[in-house]
Amino acid sequence: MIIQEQIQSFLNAKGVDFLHYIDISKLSFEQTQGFKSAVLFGKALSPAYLKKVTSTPHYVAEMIRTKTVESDEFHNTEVATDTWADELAAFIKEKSYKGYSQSEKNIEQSGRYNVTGYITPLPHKTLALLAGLGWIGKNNLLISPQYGSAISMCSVLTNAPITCDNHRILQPQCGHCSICQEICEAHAIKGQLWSLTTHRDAIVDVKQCSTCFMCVVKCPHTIRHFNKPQL
Ligand code: B12
Repeated sequence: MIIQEQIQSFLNAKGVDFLHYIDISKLSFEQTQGFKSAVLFGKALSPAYLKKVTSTPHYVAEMIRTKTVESDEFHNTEVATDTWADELAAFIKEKSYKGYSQSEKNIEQSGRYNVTGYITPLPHKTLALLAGLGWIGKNNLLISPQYGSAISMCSVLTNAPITCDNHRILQPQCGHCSICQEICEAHAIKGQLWSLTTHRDAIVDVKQCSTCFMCVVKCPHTIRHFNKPQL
């Protein structure tokens, strides 16, 4: 079985909801560290969880106050997707290729996370845009037609021979909607449309963000995801 098929079955066995192979050879060395390809994958959050967050006032603050983060679905899904990235990178190395996990832990340990600027050189969103997974909303989050912003994603950079499938970058489809700006309790979201030349800080003031998760669950595209009939 060729390495790409092995990566595919490795991640499918973990239960990922989406998986993309991206050619990153045209990005800067600062971003790619010389790797030619990236594997981007992720998991969607459940409608039941999103309904619970939506119907619980100050859900994240309540979770922190009641010390129940360990049972929070987004927290556990983020831990899971990061762990799968670390395991996939180890798996790829076992096959005598190079693999670099972009889990939060590995990014921090390898000095590729600027804590003051809240920036990593190759965000998962950049890879998601190149994969055509969705567009960047006024909430500065990746919005996928299928799941809205209710996803946790991670990525692995590699020199393994994989066939990539880049897409044209989707332009924002927020139009006049600015619900995320209206509901942002920290007034961090500025209602600015994303473009390739728009700096993140013109869209969201990350220093103000209280990570309350409301800009995920109140987005109409996320609401459509958790209100669609469950098969
Ligand atoms: C640092 C960080 C934060 C910081 C700063 C957020 C930020 N927007 O930068 C803080 C702590 C504030 C934060 C908050 C949250 N975060 Co956060 N965060 C990250 C982290 C670790 C790094 C992001 C980064 O490097 N940002 C730097 C800026 C410059 O990049 P970016 O905004 O991510 O993406 C931009 C570039 O891609 C850019 N771009 C620029 N030039 C180019 C060129 C090309 C060619 C392309 C394609 C793109 C591109 O366009 C994008 C939008 O501006 C990522 C995980 C990761 N490694 O990517 C998770 C991540 C972005 N966070 C996530 C989430 C869910 C949240 C929260 C909702 C959590 C909560 N409890 O509320 C909030 C929402 C805040 C918001 N509305 O932005 C998810 C987003 C999922 C999605 N649907 O997009 C991620 C991907 C983690 C995950 N496990 O999935 N986060």
